[in-house]
Amino acid sequence: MVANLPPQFYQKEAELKKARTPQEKIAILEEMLAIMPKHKSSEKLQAEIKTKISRYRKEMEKPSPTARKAVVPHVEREGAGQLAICGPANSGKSSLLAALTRATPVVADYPFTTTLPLPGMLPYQDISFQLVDTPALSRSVSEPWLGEILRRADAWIFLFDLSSDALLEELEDSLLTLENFGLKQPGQFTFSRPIIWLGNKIDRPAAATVREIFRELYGQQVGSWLEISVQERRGVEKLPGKIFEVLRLVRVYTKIPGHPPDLKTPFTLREPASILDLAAAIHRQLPENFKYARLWRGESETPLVVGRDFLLQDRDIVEIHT
Ligand SMILES: Nc1nc2c(ncn2[C@@H]2O[C@H](COP(=O)(O)OP(=O)(O)OP(=O)(O)O)[C@@H](O)[C@H]2O)c(=O)[nH]1
Ligand SMILES: [Mg+2]
Repeated sequence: MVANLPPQFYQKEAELKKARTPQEKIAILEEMLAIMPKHKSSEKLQAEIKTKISRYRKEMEKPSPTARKAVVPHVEREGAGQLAICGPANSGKSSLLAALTRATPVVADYPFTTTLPLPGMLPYQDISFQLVDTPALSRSVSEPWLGEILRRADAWIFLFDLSSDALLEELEDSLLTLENFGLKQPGQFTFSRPIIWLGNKIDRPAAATVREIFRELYGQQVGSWLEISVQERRGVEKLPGKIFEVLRLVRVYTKIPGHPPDLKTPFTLREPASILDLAAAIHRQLPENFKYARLWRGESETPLVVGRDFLLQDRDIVEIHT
């Protein structure tokens, strides 16, 4: 028992028992240390308090076991192009993914349902696109990795709710988030990826008036947009063709001399694509050994003999000679 401890000391001791966080405990222990008399008989107590302080300091440095690990999600690319479905909360992004692919995202009528990206494959003729559902684009919730997901995508499907009475605020919030990510030029309608604009929920009566407001305020800048209802599957059928157009894809079928062409699995390249780009896509060493190519285009049965810089068109059939 240490002599001459002031009554406040005992008061602090009682407070210490109630304190819950290490920060609170450290603060109280430091006060106790300050108010206690410093003489020989209190040395042991002083040391004990100092040990406790350093123990709580260590505890504060340790990450708490319940703290969420920082997740930086990444989506492995697949197919002929990667498209991120982005836009304001609750606009129907996950519903769109569910409608067009076999993915099974959570869909709910409250905002910010989606917290992680989720991919799904959308078939189109003999190729397929990868759609990636993403969490809502909003300054208050969007994490930096969402910017990275968008940056890695080839194009964006920007989905907004044409029946929402808060559409203008929602659009502004999403567009400013893109600016913050460095994916939109500040104050301009210029983005770092091509965008397919989709106005959803046109099945709802409110869409009639919201559409006019959107047209007036954004029509010119956006240029063209598709109006859809994911719920009623209206307008969504136009999306795959639109994606193909926006990605400026060229499908090329290859042929081995003396064999029929492989018309099942085309190589997909982005315009402008040359014979050399195709050779590189087939095999890393092929461009080095390339001599000439024979190319069939359209209905013609007579092949053209072409060199490395010849530009390819969709559905060309090519036979490379080394
Ligand atoms: N009326 C109508 N409702 C729709 C349509 N598409 C989606 N919804 C509804 O809108 C709500 C939100 O849909 P989600 O697909 O979860 O929207 P989200 O954009 O993924 O939402 P967050 O992940 O929260 O950003 C759900 O209740 C859907 O059923 C549509 O075309 N018409
Ligand atoms: Mg969602």
